[in-house]
Amino acid sequence: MTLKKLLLATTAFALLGAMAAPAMAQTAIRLASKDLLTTNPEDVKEIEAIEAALKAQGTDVDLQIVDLPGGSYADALSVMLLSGDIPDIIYFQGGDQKMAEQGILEDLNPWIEKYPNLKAALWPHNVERLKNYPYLLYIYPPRAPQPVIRQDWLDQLGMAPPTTVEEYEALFKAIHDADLDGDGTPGNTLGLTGFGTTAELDSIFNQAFGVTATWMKNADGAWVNSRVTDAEKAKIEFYARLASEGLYDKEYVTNTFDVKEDKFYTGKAGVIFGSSPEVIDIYGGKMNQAHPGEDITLALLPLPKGPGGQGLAAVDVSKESRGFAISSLSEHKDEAVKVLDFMASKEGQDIDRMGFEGTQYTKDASGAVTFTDQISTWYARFFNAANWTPPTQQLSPAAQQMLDTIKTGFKPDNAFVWPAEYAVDVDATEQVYRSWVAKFMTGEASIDQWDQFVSEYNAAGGSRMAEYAATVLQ
Ligand SMILES: [Ca+2]
Repeated sequence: MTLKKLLLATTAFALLGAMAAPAMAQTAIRLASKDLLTTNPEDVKEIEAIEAALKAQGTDVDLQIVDLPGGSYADALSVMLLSGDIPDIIYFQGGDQKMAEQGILEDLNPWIEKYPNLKAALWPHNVERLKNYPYLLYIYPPRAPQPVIRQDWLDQLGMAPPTTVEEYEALFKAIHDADLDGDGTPGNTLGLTGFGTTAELDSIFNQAFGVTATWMKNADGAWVNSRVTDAEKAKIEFYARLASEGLYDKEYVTNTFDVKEDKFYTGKAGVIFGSSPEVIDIYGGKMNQAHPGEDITLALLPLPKGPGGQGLAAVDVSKESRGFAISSLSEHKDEAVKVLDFMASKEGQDIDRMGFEGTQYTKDASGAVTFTDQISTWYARFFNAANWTPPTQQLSPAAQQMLDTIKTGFKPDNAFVWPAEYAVDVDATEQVYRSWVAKFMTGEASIDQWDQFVSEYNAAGGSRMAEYAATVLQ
């Protein structure tokens, strides 16, 4: 018996009991989400505001937060769901696929057609992901790291923002050769730092070098992973040259995100990537905290043109990796979707994005909104709708520019969800790639050894993966 059948049988039994109870106008909707707890007063306040607004619109719901034990949210959620306790609205951060396979997650596409606010709030990559996997809704802009620099440093160098790969290299070199941090020693500031992997750099350099998607056709017309293409090789050669000249941080592998940030604030690196517009503004705030009395603004650097083109890296649209689902077993699907639709509407977004009048913002007689300091710790519990604009600009010019680039620069990738039997190959090839990139960057391996990397990659599962990819891609 599948989990769904078992649960349906239980539900039918429960329904018989419920029939004896008097009919109530208020519908209970249970909601499990990582960011919602009954013990957090702000969460409760938001839920109550949502209930009141929905009631005013004629939908009387009792929105009940399901608290999950601490530790891993995904694990706690999985334990609860497998015990047969399935809330009406469920936020997943992993583990959704096996629930979808059990048939307990609702296909959201017909609902989105029915509910105009949800449909209008979607980002282009949400639309593509829903076509491939219709069970999760995560209305946020895609992650697309972009680089920033202190505007005063750019001014001191007398340089315009770089528009090509060569100009980027020249900027990194100028930062390195100058003494912008003013410690009296030229040559001890990196052009660029990062952390963990080179993935942040790929966000703006993939397209520049012609790494257009995860899967690309080789000269013979066969599908190959872009990791083993000449375009990738040219990109890695560029990264490795930056590292060898002291322009890119060779310690990126061991840097944590806070080490990366610290090097930027203390002047040990001139450029870092921010993963989202909000993060760019956090960097700006922390930079000013580190330099009291100065008024430092950050400038966003443009997407460089290169031998292969220009643009943001292609976005994986195979599925959402996290997001809200509706239980297909819910007896109140319509009300549950209505809650999500409200959160995607202007009124819902005003609550979710701005918090409360008198706390996170004030309004004057004309209705003009001024944010208070409290807004800095407020965060959206549900969505970041593509069609919502704040009454007062919350983002700095650099952050707004980054968001505009994300909106206009979206390109869908052709990556797909791997069947479980390829999990070992996917992990092994990624490890081979990351360890070779690290060797190229530190100089432990020369780019002349590229073919050796390719052989190792293919042997670790790359060949098998490419054979499967050829059956999926057209
Ligand atoms: Ca210096």
